[in-house]
Amino acid sequence: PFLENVTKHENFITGHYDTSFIDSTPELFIFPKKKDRGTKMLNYIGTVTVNGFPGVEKKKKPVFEKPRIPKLAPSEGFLTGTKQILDNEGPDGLVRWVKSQKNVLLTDTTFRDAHQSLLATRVRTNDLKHIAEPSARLLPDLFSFEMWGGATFDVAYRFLKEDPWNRLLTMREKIPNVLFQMLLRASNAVGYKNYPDNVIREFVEKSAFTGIDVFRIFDSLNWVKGMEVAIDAVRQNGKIAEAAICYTGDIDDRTRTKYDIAYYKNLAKELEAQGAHILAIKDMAGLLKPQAAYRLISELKDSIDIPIHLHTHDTSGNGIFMYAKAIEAGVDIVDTALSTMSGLTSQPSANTLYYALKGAEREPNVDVHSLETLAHYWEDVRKYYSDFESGMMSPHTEVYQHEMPGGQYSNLQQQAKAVGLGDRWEEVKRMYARVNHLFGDIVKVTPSSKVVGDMALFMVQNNLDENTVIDEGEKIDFPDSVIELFEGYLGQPYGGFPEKLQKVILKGREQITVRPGELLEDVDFDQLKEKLFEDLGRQVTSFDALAYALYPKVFMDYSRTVEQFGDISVLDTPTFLHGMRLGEEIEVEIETGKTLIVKLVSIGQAQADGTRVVYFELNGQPREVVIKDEN
Ligand code: 3PY
Ligand code: ZN
Repeated sequence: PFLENVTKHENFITGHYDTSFIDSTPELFIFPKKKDRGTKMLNYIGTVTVNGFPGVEKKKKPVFEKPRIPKLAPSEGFLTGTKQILDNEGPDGLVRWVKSQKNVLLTDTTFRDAHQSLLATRVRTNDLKHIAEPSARLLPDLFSFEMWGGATFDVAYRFLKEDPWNRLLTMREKIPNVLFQMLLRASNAVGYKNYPDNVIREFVEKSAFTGIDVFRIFDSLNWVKGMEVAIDAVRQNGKIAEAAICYTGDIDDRTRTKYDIAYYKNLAKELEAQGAHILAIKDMAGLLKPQAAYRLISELKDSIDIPIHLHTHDTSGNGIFMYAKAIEAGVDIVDTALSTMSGLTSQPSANTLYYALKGAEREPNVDVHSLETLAHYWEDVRKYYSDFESGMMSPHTEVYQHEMPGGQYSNLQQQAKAVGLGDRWEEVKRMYARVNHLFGDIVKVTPSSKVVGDMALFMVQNNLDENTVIDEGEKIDFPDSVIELFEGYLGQPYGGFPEKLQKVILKGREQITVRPGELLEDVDFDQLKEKLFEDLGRQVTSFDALAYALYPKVFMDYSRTVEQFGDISVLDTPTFLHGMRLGEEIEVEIETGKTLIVKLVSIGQAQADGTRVVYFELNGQPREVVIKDEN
């Protein structure tokens, strides 16, 4: 199978390989264990049918309509776009091209932030891959697809039990014409803490090699020093360094002067000097108001020479109005999602923006019928994931008070429920804002936002207020994440830490002021691979080693699941989340051209040892699997 895999690989066929080829193409090393692939899969289906899936209400599998995939003639659509500009003319050529556009450019976030913010990041590769090619053909004029990074990396391994690198490879193959964009948390990579510099460099190199073109890099405290290594690594790989400023506060609120227009202008100039090809304004909570957007973009345009890419969340309902003002002020690119995956904590709708700007000087160059047909697909697929919806039903203007990022709201709500504070959610939200104030008004975005959330829960749970935290702080065991923040392990906040609070939190521990990466020892990847080889009893790729370096426990749990159930990413999502109905028959394409037909025949009585026999037919042959009933 190796030769077969290798000789089919595009890089092999086109001669685009060197010594890193073997190392960097993990899919070539996935040799199916022919022996019991079918049984493993039946084991998974049996387990989910009997025990359910974490976070999904256990009920009889609903019947879903087949998602509507746009029908296109093979010749329809142009498969050249921004990707070819970057590949042919390099980052500087691409930047020149962006600057020469009269119309506002769009990034589509449906594949990443939209579902991270609406559906707890749960959308699977299986649902992305079926719409990938139609998206490429129907939206060839996009600036980019944001389709990786942020929480998708961790959630893929942790909950979806699939390999995020394979997602990237699969999508790249189907979308050759438009730039791929990812969200990179600078020194935190796609995790929640700072990693050694060589891990960041390795991660950027592998991501670039596998298909990422535009890296949106942000630091959770807007600390430029924390972004240096990532920006440099992206440039070294010939890709686009889109350095982001996280927007917080309100430049038009005279009572809040910490993050004023001068703050943003200085940061923008610093990032330009640092080598950013594009500046992103990352309004992660959706706090940027329309007039403020006009002012911010106008003044930034006068201060820097590189294009500006604006990101927001539509939580308040002001997203389209805000974009219209930013576009009037000359913003180059804005982030939107397809209508059926937009709004609320997600991005503003591309379809809506199109109509808002139709006939205007800078209307986006996009075919609205394409947007509508692609939106149909997502309208159908979104139903699969209804258990992960946040429950927010209408615009939520309270965001201007609590300032929680779009992706955090439902997460923190879940965390609150988990620690028994479900009925004190209003208090938790108010406490979130108070903690921000207590911490000295910091930028709140992953991972600093998580620390604020942890502290808010901690204070509500222990009935603490600002005074008791400081007066009795010596006796309080603060959450680990809070201690790490105040030690400087997430970097340095603008204006420093409030001293009295820091003293009681650190209790004599040292605060560091250098880049944490300077103190962390490099990871020895060769040694790590050997260790993994021993622990897993199989060949490991550089991608596995990197995933382990970022998330050791998550990666090991994932590997054990794959060992037990095989590659379950091939299952359709209703089956993946609900198992099967009695008498139902499904088809599973386990590899191109190879399909298994699975029928659930019956489920046996629970035995004294807590097991049940589940009876299937696999390609017409009877099969039985024994499942432990966890109910
Ligand atoms: C992430 O870091 O995942 C974010 O989306 C932050 O806004
Ligand atoms: Zn976002």
